[in-house]
Amino acid sequence: MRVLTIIPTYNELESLPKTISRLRAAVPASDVLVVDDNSPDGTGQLADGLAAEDSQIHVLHRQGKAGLGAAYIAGFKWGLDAGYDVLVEMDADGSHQPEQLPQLLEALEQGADLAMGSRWVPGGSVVNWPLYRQAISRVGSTYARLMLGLKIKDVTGGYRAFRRTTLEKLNLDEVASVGYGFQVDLAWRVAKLGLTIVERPITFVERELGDSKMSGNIVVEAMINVTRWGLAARWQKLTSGKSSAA
Ligand SMILES: Nc1nc2c(ncn2[C@@H]2O[C@H](COP(=O)(O)OP(=O)(O)OP(=O)(O)O)[C@@H](O)[C@H]2O)c(=O)[nH]1
Ligand SMILES: [Mg+2]
Repeated sequence: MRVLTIIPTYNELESLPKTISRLRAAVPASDVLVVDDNSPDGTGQLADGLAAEDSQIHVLHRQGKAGLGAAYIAGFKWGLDAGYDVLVEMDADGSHQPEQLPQLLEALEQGADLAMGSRWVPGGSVVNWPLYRQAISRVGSTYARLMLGLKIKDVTGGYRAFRRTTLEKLNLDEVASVGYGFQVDLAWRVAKLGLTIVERPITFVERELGDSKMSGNIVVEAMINVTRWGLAARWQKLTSGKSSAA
């Protein structure tokens, strides 16, 4: 399996070198694609420097900050074009521990179409997260599960490994969500296709360096979208039930 780990970055100068060196040590076979949105702090140039020294590291430069979702879509397309079999999502800030990537890859080898790192299954945990962040994440995940009828426990988590065939079945150009909504959106699209999603426990470690890009807007966007999708799905079920009964 040819594996590409995609790391979106916006101002991750302090965190990125450590995350990449840990990843290269933990899973030497995985290539790396940094997708940088023209970070003002020079993360893109730093990534170019790392790429110049290691042929398994690549950098995709984008014009400006357009959100995590858009960065991943661009990264997925780059990776699919380049022929990778597995595409991994990983944050730059060390929250997703590279040492736990083999567990996600193993789940794919055992047949999963999408393997998700999960904080909220037995064995999963968060380190150094204030209670309010844990509460937002748990409540958000539970709401999305109930609204969309998903079976997964950590719907907003962003540590994931996709089989290329899974991404090929999604219409990536249709995915417009930006923040956490993007992760929910992708999980829901995969679930609707009837593909196999497997959760593996991870230890999520709060970022030690750099600033968060999480904002109230991102949470609100996710909540509004989940509500819209959930209601639309119910409406569709209701109306298709009526027409088939008629
Ligand atoms: N390319 C790109 N990357 C982004 C953008 N927004 C966030 N990221 C990256 O996406 C990853 C997750 O963002 P974080 O700021 O860590 O979000 P978070 O994990 O919800 O919040 P923290 O608690 O601060 O860690 C990091 O690697 C960010 O650098 C963006 O607009 N463009
Ligand atoms: Mg983070």
